[in-house]
Amino acid sequence: MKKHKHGLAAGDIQPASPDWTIPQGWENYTDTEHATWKTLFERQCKLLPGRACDEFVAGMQDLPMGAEQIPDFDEVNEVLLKRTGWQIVAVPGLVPDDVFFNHLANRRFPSGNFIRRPDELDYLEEPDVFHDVFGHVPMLMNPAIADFIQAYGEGGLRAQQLGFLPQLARVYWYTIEFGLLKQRGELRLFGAGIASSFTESQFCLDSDSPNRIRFDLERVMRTLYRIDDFQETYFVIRDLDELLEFTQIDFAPLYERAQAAPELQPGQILPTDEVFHRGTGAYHRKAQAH
Ligand code: HBI
Ligand code: FE
Repeated sequence: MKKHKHGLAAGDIQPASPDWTIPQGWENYTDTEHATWKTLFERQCKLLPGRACDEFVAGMQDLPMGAEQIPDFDEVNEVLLKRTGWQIVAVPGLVPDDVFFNHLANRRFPSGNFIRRPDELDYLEEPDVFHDVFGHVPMLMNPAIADFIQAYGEGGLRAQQLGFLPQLARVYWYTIEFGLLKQRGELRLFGAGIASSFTESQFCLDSDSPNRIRFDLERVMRTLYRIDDFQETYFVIRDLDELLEFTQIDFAPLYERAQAAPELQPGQILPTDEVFHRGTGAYHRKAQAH
């Protein structure tokens, strides 16, 4: 059965504990699994200079994470806890939304403990240890991201009760997973979904195909996204402190307006958008033709 990012299929793994955490089981990783990590790590480390934002690179440098082995969560947590009060906890895969939000609200980042298969390096059905640890943890070393993701966890529980979860999830998607920002006049990536992807870390910045548009909260809350392919549009924040400003805003009136307005297609551009790059759309046109 096909699972996707926003739901659990029947027959999925049952939780070993109410918060769905499990031991990482570091000693159980095989040589093949460590080798998969190494392949992914070395590929990404070649691509990220000049593409990832300064904060991602700095976070990575300060972490006990290298090419040779899948990181030991205890060792990572020693550094991460001291820096921003965050820690990672191991989970078997996607966890229910309320469980996910509750962890984030308490500065625990749920990370898959498994790694993708060597013959599926660019295919991810669920977030694995490479996406979660390589993609998310360097940014969790940054105080602005640290506070923003905690606020997302707190806001998630509230949005769920109010019926605005899709609107909030779009904000997470277009920032924490696929966000770009400007640094010294150039676009850089900070989203974990792109930082951890060999193909999309290039596509999001180098390709003429996708749109690159100035981030606007209410606009993003209306924008559908793709879970099955590269994004058609990337949104660009001013800098990471802009995310910190969002933690000070009451989202409720924004949700109301966003929900009342028409939904926007992933590739759609509005006359009011500040467009950094108007995409040709060539990639998705071609993908659709097949
Ligand atoms: N569970 N482990 C894990 N990782 C996620 O990124 C995740 C999740 N459960 C729900 C979820 N993400 C999203 O659907 C929410 O942000 C809405
Ligand atoms: Fe993620």
